[in-house]
Amino acid sequence: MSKLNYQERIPNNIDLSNDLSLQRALEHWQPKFKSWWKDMGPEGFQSYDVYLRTAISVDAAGWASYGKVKMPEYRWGIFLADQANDKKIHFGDSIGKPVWQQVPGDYRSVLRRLIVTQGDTEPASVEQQRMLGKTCPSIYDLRNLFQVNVEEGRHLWAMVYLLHAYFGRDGREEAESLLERNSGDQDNPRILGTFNEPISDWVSFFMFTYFTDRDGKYQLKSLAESSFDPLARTCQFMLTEEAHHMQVGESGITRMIERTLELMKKLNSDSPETIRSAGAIDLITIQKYINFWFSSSLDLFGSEISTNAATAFANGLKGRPDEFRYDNHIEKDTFYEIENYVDGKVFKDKVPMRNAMNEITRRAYVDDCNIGIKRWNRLIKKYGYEEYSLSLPSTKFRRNIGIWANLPFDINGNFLKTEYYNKLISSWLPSDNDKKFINSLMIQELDPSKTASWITKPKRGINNQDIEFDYVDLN
Ligand code: BYC
Ligand code: FE
Ligand code: FE
Repeated sequence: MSKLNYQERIPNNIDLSNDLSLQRALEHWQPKFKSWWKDMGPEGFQSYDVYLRTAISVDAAGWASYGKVKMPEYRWGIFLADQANDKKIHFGDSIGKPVWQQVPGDYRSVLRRLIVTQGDTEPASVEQQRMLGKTCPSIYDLRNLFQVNVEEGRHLWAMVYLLHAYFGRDGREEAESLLERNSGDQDNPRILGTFNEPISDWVSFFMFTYFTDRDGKYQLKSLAESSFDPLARTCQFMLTEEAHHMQVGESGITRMIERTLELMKKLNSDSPETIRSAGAIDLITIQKYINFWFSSSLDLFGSEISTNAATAFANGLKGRPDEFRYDNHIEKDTFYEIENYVDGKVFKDKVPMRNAMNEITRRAYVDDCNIGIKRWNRLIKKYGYEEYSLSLPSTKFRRNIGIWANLPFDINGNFLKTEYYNKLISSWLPSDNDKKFINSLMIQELDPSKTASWITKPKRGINNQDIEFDYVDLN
């Protein structure tokens, strides 16, 4: 196992102290990162001790340590999964050749674009979530928010490391730009759509960590297959942290639904007004938030038919998530069936497999999203509400990228007349009124023994601590 140097300013397992120019470049970037964190990171609580986990090695058994730390003093480090001996390219046209330890000249700009796009999402999410501390439903949730935030900060470090170490001057410039674009900024926004959407309430936060961090999981899995070995190893380790982010989303949504069901049972009513006046969120509104964040996140996979994706696969830059599951790793003259839309008609189409890589990844993602939906529906059933269920909207609904972009498909995938669609859209997505109601529930709860009205207490604490542990020291 590679040893961690914790004495250095930047914790790492890349032997940074023996690469002075890289060390200098990173130490030059570090104060800019800290100043970005101060300005654009979590609002409030920066001087408080927070119970956080910090990556200290890449050892599966004990990669993290837990302890109280002030966020600005968090030790953002650089960790890559261990290097394998004799690793070979395992998909695309160069299959069987050794993986690259340096960036091949031909692929330099494409690899840089992939790394910059990945890197851009990490600080974007911190910016999107920066006000949520003011409305946390509990101290436990507050701590989870900050855990996610510091780790997204570390993911930014991971990409900045690759830019500094392998892309010279333009890499350093890109690393600066990652701190200059801002989520939702009119003039200099983040690169991908979803990362410019405001996350101004905790329902959106849980939906984002369930749906959008899961895009992260699938994109990282694809990049973990890359023939550019430092990128593959970096992404492999990032996936370890990603699991917790999605867990925060899944358990948050579960607790929210549980609270709703408890009240439906107690008050013997399924009327949204009754549930709302009791301080919880009716299932219809929860479904609308699912519709919003799922449809937004689907765009993050790119077009269903994509030459970018085909070239990235052919050149071994980006594979399919879990490439080992497939028999054919070249996919040169193979085809994939997708639905297409041309001249007002939806039809089954066969496209070259390589061009369908985005859609293949998206389908794996949709299946994964459905696991939580099934779990929530079992919970609803357990409470005896057979007639209710949650579901994912059609992948054609509310798309902005790809075949279905800007077309009036409803949540069931039916093509509607535009005026009819426009009339119905507010019944599928959170309306201004819904948002107003959700915001009215967002009241900060800082008593460790209490939880906001709209969500149940967590089932267990963090790292075997009590549920009511002081996850954030308020004194
Ligand atoms: N918004 O052939 P196309 C995470 C652009 S999340 C705006 O359709 P391609 C995280 C595209 O860039 C994971 N623009 O798609 C989660 C291209 O532009 P150019 C992030 C979009 O290139 C939560 C054009 O449309 N990681 O980690 O095959 C919290 C045509 O492209 C969008 C990555 O994304 C969009 N939604 O695939 C924290 C991995 N979609 O080049 C973190 C790296 C597409 O013509 N990125 N476009 O100007 C990639 O692999 C690819 O860039 C994409 C797009 C999958 C995003
Ligand atoms: Fe991340
Ligand atoms: Fe994440």
